[in-house]
Amino acid sequence: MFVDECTVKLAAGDGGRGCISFRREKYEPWGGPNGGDGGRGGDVILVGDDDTNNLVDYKYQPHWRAGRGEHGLGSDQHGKDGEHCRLRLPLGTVVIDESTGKVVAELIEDGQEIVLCKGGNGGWGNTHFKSSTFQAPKRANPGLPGETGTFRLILKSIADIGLVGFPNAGKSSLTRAITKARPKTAAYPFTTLHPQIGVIEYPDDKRLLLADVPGLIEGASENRGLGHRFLRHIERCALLLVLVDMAGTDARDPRNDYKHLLRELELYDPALLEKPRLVVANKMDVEAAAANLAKFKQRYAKADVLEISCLTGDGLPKLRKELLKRVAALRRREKMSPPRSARA
Ligand SMILES: Nc1nc2c(ncn2[C@@H]2O[C@H](COP(=O)(O)OP(=O)(O)OP(=O)(O)O)[C@@H](O)[C@H]2O)c(=O)[nH]1
Ligand SMILES: [Mg+2]
Repeated sequence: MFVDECTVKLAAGDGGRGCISFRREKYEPWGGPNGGDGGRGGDVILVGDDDTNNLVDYKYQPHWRAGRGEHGLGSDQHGKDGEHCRLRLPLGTVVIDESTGKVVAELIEDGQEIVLCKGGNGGWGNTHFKSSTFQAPKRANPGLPGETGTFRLILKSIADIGLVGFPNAGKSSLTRAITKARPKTAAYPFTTLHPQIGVIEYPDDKRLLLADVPGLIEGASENRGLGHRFLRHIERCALLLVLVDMAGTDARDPRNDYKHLLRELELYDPALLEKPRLVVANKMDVEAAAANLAKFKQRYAKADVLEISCLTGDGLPKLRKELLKRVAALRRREKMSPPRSARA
């Protein structure tokens, strides 16, 4: 099961109580206070994890709590600190505090750690309250409570390239052809139900991440088909590939497909239309495709079109090279401009 949105209730550990105790030894009538401090409560820490791409664990187990600090003990013994609670989350997870609606954390790198809820400090034992005039304090502090909160986790996959197209356009076939990912492909619509990330490998260890998402149809914004919620997985891509079935296999006109795709992207978030995009004309091995492409180019003279066939492999090496070139140029430009703030 693929889950890309869920709510969790988190609680850091409370601090342990300080201790009230006095030194009692033979021939030491005024031994003085020796109550130790309470231990600190554990933190709730979010950890970026490259090995997971799903929030399913947190959907079925939404309550997480770090360990509480132990109470202080006599003989100046400090209570043990509470255990931290580490939540491993897929890269691209955005964390929103439900009480304010604000983004409070975002996991981008593998191994990155963010303390989301801080554990409470332990209370002071009575040793701290001793003074020259107050030598037997019967006073200690309680531990402070740990921070708690309800948070919404939203996974927005991190990929360089996002693949959008009508169902059956060949998105998964393309992903299979140029990456090692193995999404299912079939001649019926909505074969792909969840986003899949594939890695396009190049010599010199260069790699690009490609996000294959479910098919988009006219009216997706009104929840037709699989809706358009999954478009969040292409929000962070540098480049969009709009895959058009030039063969018009399902008796649709490729020109209208393109129009509807752009419209649905705009209805989800107009910013998606501002992203650089490349039109990929697929199924060019089919006879009707060439004529359809000519008509397409007439209507969209300015569109950047690349012809491929996932079946024969024609145009794929060129597409691979083009992707590397374009994404590298975009990333360079991005580095020079100030980073975009995280959006919910
Ligand atoms: N003739 C031909 N058929 C293709 C080509 N690429 C894909 N197909 C066929 O088109 C059908 C749909 O391919 P998929 O890759 O499953 O399409 P998709 O876009 O991932 O579809 P959904 O996951 O349902 O959105 C399959 O039967 C493929 O064999 C191509 O270049 N030429
Ligand atoms: Mg598919």
